[in-house]
Amino acid sequence: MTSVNKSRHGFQTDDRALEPIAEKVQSGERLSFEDGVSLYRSGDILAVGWLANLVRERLHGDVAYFNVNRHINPTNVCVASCRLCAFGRKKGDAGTYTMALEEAWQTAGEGYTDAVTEFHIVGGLHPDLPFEYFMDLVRGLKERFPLVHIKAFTTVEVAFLAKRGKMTISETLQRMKDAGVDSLPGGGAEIFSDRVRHIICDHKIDGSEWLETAKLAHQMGFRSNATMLYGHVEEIEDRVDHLVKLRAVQDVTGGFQTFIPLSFHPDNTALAHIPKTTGMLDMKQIAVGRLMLDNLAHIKSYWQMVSPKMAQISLRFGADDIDGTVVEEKIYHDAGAKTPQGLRREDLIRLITEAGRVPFERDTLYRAVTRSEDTFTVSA
Ligand code: V47
Repeated sequence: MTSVNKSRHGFQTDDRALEPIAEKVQSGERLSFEDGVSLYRSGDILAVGWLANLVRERLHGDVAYFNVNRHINPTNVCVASCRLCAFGRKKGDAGTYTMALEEAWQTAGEGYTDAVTEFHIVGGLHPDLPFEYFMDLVRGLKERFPLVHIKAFTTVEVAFLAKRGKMTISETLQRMKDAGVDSLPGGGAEIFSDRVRHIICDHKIDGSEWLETAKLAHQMGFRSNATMLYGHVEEIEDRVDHLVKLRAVQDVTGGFQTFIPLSFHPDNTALAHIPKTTGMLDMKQIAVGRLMLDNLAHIKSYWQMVSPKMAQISLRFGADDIDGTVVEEKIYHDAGAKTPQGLRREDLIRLITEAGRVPFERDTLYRAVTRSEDTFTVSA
């Protein structure tokens, strides 16, 4: 498929506020806070998407990334009572679970036929599990699956484990690294605004602690992802503030690999009265993320969140990655997600191909994965 050459003359809009922004995007100039607000306020989703697609194609041409991964959620017991969450439960409540280590290692090898290249491990903030449980979990996975990249523990979990283990954040990160953690997932960022955090997740570390922990992880050689939860009680300004803060950390460390907007799923949460996000907002979120985060290489449209169908469309609205096979998703399914729990490798390839993009199987660090029989190699 050949790329269309998009010149400034191809840009059309009936929204005057987008014209100066289009000039900046075409000349590669950084967008301001006010530009971010104007992009969110615009009703011309096709124009916003056109601009985001321009940047996306400049960076990645027609390539769209996916991976073969497996999620593991070792426990849903959580000391926090975040109003945004339907997954975490208090110790002793009905429906709690905590995997024994053997069970977690066994789960890691189950449910998927192709060799997975990544374990994505996140879970509740368990009041009693010792720090060593998590390190043993990682060590045991590395022993059994030495080729698989371990992307484990959000900065919120890192901060909690540090407290539990009576260690500094950097000691905790070092112990994680020694045990075999290769990178960090992007969860727990939610929205950095204190006002909003007080409403949706006031038991978590605050926004600046999240950013400082990510910064430290990058300085210690970890790559990590960055998320943003939208579609609840935040204002447009809170979203732009979140993006600008991520961009500022990235200017310093360059350690974020991917930005992943997460649409709020209200079912079974304490915010169940909030309506679900719409397709317009989901696509705009991807597009504005692509346009504001000029120093981040990848924008992931997580198919579990926006649905496989919308993930396909998003590949024309700024996204270059749709995430992976996942196999078993619990966090959004507890909150009412209607998507499948996992997809097969062939399904992801089909979604990407039908969107007119070229599928590229990546590992967690965006290196090419080549498959043979029941194993894989990663190019340097
Ligand atoms: O931090 C929790 C979100 C996140 C709900 O790094 C909810 O590659 C919507 O961060 N509605 C965890 N969202 C998942 C996550 C993630 C997912 C995929 C890939 C990567 C990556 C990271 O899920 C939490 C929170 O922001 N979440 N509850 C809910 N009801």
